[in-house]
Parts: sequence; C-alpha cells; structure tokens
Amino acid sequence: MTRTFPADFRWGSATASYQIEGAVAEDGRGPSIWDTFSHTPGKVLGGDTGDVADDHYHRVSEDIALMRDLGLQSYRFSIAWPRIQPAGSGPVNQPGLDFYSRLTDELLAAGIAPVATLYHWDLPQPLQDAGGWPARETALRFGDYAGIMAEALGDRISVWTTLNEPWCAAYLGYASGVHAPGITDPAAALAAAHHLNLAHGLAGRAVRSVLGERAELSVTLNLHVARPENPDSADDLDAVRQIDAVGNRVFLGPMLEGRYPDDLIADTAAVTDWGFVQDGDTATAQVPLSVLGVNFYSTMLVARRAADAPAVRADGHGVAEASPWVGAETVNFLQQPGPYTAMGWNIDPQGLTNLLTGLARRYPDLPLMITENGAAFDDVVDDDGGVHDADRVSYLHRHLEAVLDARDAGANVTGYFVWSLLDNFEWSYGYSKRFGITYVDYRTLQRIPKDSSKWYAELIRTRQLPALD
Ligand code: IFM
Repeated sequence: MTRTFPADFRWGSATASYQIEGAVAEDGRGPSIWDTFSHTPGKVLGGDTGDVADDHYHRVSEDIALMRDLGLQSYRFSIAWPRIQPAGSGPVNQPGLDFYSRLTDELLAAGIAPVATLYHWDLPQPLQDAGGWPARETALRFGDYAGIMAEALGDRISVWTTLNEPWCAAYLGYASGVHAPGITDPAAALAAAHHLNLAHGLAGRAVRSVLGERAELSVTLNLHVARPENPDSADDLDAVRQIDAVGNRVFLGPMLEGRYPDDLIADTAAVTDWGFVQDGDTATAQVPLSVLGVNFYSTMLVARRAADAPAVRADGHGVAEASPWVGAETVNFLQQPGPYTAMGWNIDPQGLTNLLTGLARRYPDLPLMITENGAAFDDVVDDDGGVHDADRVSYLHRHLEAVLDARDAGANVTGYFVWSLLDNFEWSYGYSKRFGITYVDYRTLQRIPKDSSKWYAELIRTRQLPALD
C-alpha cells in the first residue's frame, strides 16, 4: 500500500561546515580543532583533511542549484565558528559573516528555507588551547557567538539549532579521543558534556533575546537506541538504562527537564563529583525549544559484562582503546545482526520508530524533526556515468516508513533531512565513507547525482512512499 506524507512535512538535506566547505585559510577564517586534529599524523584515515573537502565555499551557487533540482524545501547547514570569530572570542570577521549571509540569501532566492546549526564540532583552536569544552569559559563564548549570528542573519533563518550531536563532541572528543581534540580523559568528557548543555542554553537564550519568540529554536541529538541481549536479564536491562543515562538523558535531562538524572550522577561517581555544575546551570540549559532534532543511523545491543570476562566494543564508534562510554565500563556492546552499511553499522529502522515514539511519550508537546538519517555505501560511478546506489534507496525508504509508523503511533514528526546532500569528509574516516545522495569526485570535484537523489526528488514531489516489495 502506498503511504502519503502530509503536505506540511518539511523535506531537506543536511551538511556541516568542516565536512564540505574547504577554504580553511581563506577570508580570515581561523584554525579549528579539526584542522589541528586532521593534520596530526595518524588521526584521520589516509591522512585526509578538510582543507579542500567539497570546495563548497567556492561552489555555493552550484550546490544550491543541485538542491533546487531535488526540490528541497529546507537545507540544514552549519556555521563555522572560526570563520566568524577566528579566535573564538572578540572581533567579528566580516568576510565570514558575509559568506553565510550570501548562502542564506541564495537559499531564500531558490525557495529553500535555511536551517542553521551553530556548532557542528569545529571549535576555534584558541578556545581549545584555553581548555576547550571542559572549561566553562567556552560555553560563555558560545553564547556570545550565537548572539552575533542571530543579529547578523536574524529571521532569514527558519530554524536555529544550537548544537549538533553534543554526545560526539563530548565523548568522542574528550573520552575515546577518536574525534578532535583527541583527548582521553573521562572526567573531562563529563565536564565537556555539562558545558555543552550550558552552551546550548546560553545560545538559545541569546538567539531569543535578539529574535524573540518568533525564532524557531532547536538542538540536534544523536540519541542511542540500546537493546538488551537478554530482555529477561535484570543485568542487561540495567546496562540499557546506563547507556540511556550517559548517552541520552545526560542531554535530555538538563535541556528538557532542567536537571541531571540521579542515576547518571551515581553511575559516574567514581569519575567526577560534578563539581563543575554551578547553581542555575541546568535551569539555563532548559531553554524552551520549538522542535527537537533527532539524528538516527543504527541501534546497539548491550549486555552486562561479568567481572572476569573480556570487554566487547562493537559500538560503531571506532576502535580506540579508550571507551566513550564513561561510567559504563561493565557494559558490553555486542555485534548486531546485519545487514550493515559501509560504516559497519547495522540497519534497524524499527529502532527509529521506537526512538520517536519513546520521545513522544516522554515529551508529548515537543515536535520532532529527523535532522539526519542516511547511510554510507561503497558507491562507484558506473560505465553509464551514473551511481546506482540501490542499497541507499532501500535504507532511506525503510527509515521513512519507520517515520510514518511513528507518526501513525502519535509521534509529531514534522520533517526529515537526509544525511547528506554531498559525499564529504567523514571525520576520522576521511573521504573513505560516502554518505551523499550526490557523488563527489574528489579529483575533479564534479558532483554526480546518485540514483538515491532522483528517488528522493520524486518522493518530495509526490509525497508518496510506495510499499516495499
Ligand atoms: O557525518 C556525520 C555527521 O557529521 C554527524 N552525524 C553522523 C554523520 C555520519 O557519521
């Protein structure tokens, strides 16, 4: 049976500054932690860097033409803080502001609503040198930067998103160290998580103080769907609880409920006393949101590990010796059943339905938007010049069905952004993983729409999702 999306459902695609822009030393942009990290030997596969990436900085008009061909209604991009404030504080770099202002105007002229993320991991290096996210000062500076952007772009932006996936920024950046700045200090990771919560609140308040209630405000979280290996085991169910605490409720708690969960504080007591939380911080973090951004790719299978058993870490977050799962050292992450994407991530659309319906139950008044969903596969350009990515079409199709299932069950899911518009720099995997619905030839920088982009364009045009065979 063909199913139909509602007329007001928001269709888009997403990217992030460091992953596509290139031009890292142009027009006054300062270095970010990802410039430093990617230029450090051994940190990124193949020694890849974002120096050129997709050269989007110089190809904005061409990329907007691609979006127009797709019939996109919205485009989610991120703003590189070091283009705006090269030192992370102090004077504004006007050419940096002009770049995003021009991007915004060109999107609007093409009939595409700009959805802006203020932080997608490219922290100005001078702020890291002064302590990075484990330091409170970074959150305060982020609030200033958000105010600058709200003044500059104002109500030309449809949705203001404070942070993208603070889980990755905190735990991959400061606990497992597979992301910039590459630190492996569990206590620092929890301090980073807290200051990201605070930064979210300060930025949201700064945007609202400039734009008032008419600003649509959001944050994007990569929430973890953990399933127990044995649903009848109290230990495995407790492992699920623990991952939910350190992976999800560490952000949902302060941002949506104004407090940290007691079980999280207890689970991490051996790591930190949470002395970095000052009076009023969690109240600040709880800024009223217009919509919650949800990023979803796969699910996890967890079990409690016996004291003398080996650790298993098939959690899809790299093979670093240090775990990103602070305070959850006795949780094992088991290999999931397939199928898998090229990231080795399992494909489990039911997990998306479960996630959305669970959020809707817990926060019934908060609209939800899928701000990222997509898959990497080993795409090749065929002899006929096309990229026939049937696996990606199937992945997207099944996840969009999962969104409709969640909507039918009462979840107010208002939009979907495919990750990603373009193949791009996939962090520590460099250019080896292709998530785009548009293929990028990294030698010529030519863009080739994959079959998935044609499929997506047709879906946007008709709003009809045919039944899967
Ligand atoms: O490429 C990333 C993106 O930057 C954040 N969310 C997950 C994507 C795929 O790993």
